[in-house]
Amino acid sequence: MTPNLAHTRADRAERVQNPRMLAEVSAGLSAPQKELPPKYFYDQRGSELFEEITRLPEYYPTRTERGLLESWMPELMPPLGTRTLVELGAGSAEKSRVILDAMRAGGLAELYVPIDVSATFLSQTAARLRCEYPGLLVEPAIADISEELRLPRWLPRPVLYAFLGSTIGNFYPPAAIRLLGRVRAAMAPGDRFLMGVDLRKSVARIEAAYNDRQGVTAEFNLNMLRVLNHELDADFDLHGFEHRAFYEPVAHRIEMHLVATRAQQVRIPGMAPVRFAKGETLRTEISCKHDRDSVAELFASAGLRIEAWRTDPASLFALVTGAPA
Ligand code: AVJ
Repeated sequence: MTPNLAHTRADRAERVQNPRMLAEVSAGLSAPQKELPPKYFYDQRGSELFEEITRLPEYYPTRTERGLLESWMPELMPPLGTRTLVELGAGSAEKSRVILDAMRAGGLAELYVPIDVSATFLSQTAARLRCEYPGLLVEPAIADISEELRLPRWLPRPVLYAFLGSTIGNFYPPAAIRLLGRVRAAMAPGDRFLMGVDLRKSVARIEAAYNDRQGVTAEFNLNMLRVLNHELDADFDLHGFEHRAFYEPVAHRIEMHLVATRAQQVRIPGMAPVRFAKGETLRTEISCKHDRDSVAELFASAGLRIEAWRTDPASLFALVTGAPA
């Protein structure tokens, strides 16, 4: 059991009644292609496993994006005059520091609003940043960005909304447009949007990033079952499932699945038992890969226009800024 979730039996009874999660899980597990949203990876252990993934030799996105931020932010931030950084899916805020440093270099950094679903991880991140950046106001917001932004009322402007790590790739296009639309709705004319996107490239290179030799991604994927067991008192047997990640070329996306290694039944209090046939899969994540045109299309559908586009020399990853269209 993850250390920050020391729960009594009474808590467990309370948690079983988590109607929103139960409803979402029930709908996902009764679909023809069983599917659950990737947010259920991220309890404390899941957030830590993802941090481990970012350090893997095969997983190029994080370090490539970081290199881009380090080379571009000192140039991009001063003319923007940003006073507030709002970050969607902030996680450990490792990369956000590069942006905050560039804001502080201009003497303008006033407020940082990290938004994330993992409450414990977020409060740890906020505490660390308050120590590292004395004088910077840090106001974490616990929210599921696939549904809402939950911003503080007071936001010194101009604001930069950042969405890093290519987490936009986790969203099917309609949901991606809705999310970008929420950001657009929060933007004032002088505000800007910064997004990291993983670019289309050789399938072998992409698939290797989701099938690392050490098996950390497999552990991360299986951790979703641990979260369901813990949060909903389900009885998934992690030994009855295995990790699979492959590239789907038509939709230009990685798909992560958990494959049932035998026929089995899973019990989740409050819903009918779930049957898995041998070989049946549960889709746990999509990670869409983009190019400039596909990003321009998403932005246009959300009322944004591309203002600047920057890639690394090998065109593995891109940073793009968006302005109100
Ligand atoms: C954090 C969503 C960007 O899709 O590449 C890493 C998560 N999944 N390895 C991604 C992830 C498997 C990651 N994002």
